[in-house]
Amino acid sequence: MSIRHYVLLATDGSISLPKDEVLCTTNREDVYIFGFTGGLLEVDGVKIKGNEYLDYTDKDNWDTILKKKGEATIPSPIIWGEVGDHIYITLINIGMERRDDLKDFHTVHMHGAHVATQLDGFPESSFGVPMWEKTDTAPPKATYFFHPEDPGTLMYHCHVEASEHVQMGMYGALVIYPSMESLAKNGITKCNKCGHWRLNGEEQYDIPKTATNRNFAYNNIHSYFDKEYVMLLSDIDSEWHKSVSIKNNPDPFNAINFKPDFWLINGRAFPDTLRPHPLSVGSDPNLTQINYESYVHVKTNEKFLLRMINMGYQVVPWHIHGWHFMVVGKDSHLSPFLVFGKECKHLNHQLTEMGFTNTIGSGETYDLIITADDKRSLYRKYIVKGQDGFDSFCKQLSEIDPAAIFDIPEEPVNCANPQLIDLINYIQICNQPYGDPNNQFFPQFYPMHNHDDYKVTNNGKYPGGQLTMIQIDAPDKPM
Ligand SMILES: [Cu+2]
Repeated sequence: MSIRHYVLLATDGSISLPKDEVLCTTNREDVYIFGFTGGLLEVDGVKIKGNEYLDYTDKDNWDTILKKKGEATIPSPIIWGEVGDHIYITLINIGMERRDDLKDFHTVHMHGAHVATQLDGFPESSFGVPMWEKTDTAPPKATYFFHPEDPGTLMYHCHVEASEHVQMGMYGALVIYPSMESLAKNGITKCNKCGHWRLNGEEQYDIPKTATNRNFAYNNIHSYFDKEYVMLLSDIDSEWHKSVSIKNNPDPFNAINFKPDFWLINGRAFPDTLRPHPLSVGSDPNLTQINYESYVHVKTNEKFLLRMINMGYQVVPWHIHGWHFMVVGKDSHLSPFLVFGKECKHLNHQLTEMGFTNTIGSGETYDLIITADDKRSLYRKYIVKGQDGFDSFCKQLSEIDPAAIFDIPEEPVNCANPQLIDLINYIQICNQPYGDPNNQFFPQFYPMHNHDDYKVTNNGKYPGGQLTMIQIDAPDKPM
């Protein structure tokens, strides 16, 4: 059990969204937002390197805290902990930079967390945190407390005038991992001496020794994953944002006219979703445990978890190419199929909830696990050598106009340093040294996207919006 103390600073800011489909485009729109900045201050009394300035009890930090005015981001910092932790979130309302006339209250509503009314962040039944105006005295603040009883994927957002403050961007991911204790209560233990994971005393050789309790989505052996990704979905009506940015606007936006024109994953639209996430910073394991990266990069045979969160106002049919996902949980509850399959060593996929499109309403979360199955036994022969009288696919590709074959970014794209942009196309993959079954086939790439395909656009240009890529490299072991 740990005591984790987060400090969130409510303020405004802007995000820069691509207005076309071009990788690293400079054709962009600045959208005015509200949001939270800040993050994790300390764990068990030990301050996080780089975040010491968040210690509001030290007067010397007040200047730095106030300088964060105008630096809100979408999404807000990830808040995470384990079952049984004491999670404290201190909210300080540092006010708006552009809309300095606005003195709105803000709150933190931990969406999906069963907390007491007083801590629920719904201002109409509790309170709001007023703006820090007398900055020569300590800021008004409130510290929310959450004692997570169950693992899962949740979210948090401001609940003051929620129609506007949520649309403006005041939201982030909230993730709870199982603890070693909660796993043990469900028969899952790790042998101290040998390092093997066990279910009811029986060794589970599929789960690597390096795994920790933070490689499980739930207190269930089938919720093991190698890598995890938060996919926080939201939508932006830039006219609404423009309207809020204007002081004393004589014609304020009416929420019923909502008509989004940008669709985001973790605060970004494709092709920005292929770039390293700007909020992934710091070297402290408490900061790097989980992040907002949206370019999925795994090896064949690995399992990856998608923590789907919908903070937008529209329903999202989230479609994944390549494989079918298993729903391991919804709204921080283990899938009932896995409850029944708890003691089974191997899950029968006929008896779990599988799919290729997951419909996610606003305020819902889903935990999806995908196994990057090896497709070589089915497809490699045709692609590399040809079969059934058909030429190899590589040969066919070599005969068509190379310009018709797209270049795909390998690894997240660093636009700040164009020399580092590594693009690959399938001709190159085909040309890799012959004879090695690990080559001439990898990497594989699959998209995943909102299947309301007009939302895979920026400013009407395709592809953009809610789209990102999954890159799958060769497995560690040859075929
Ligand atoms: Cu607010």
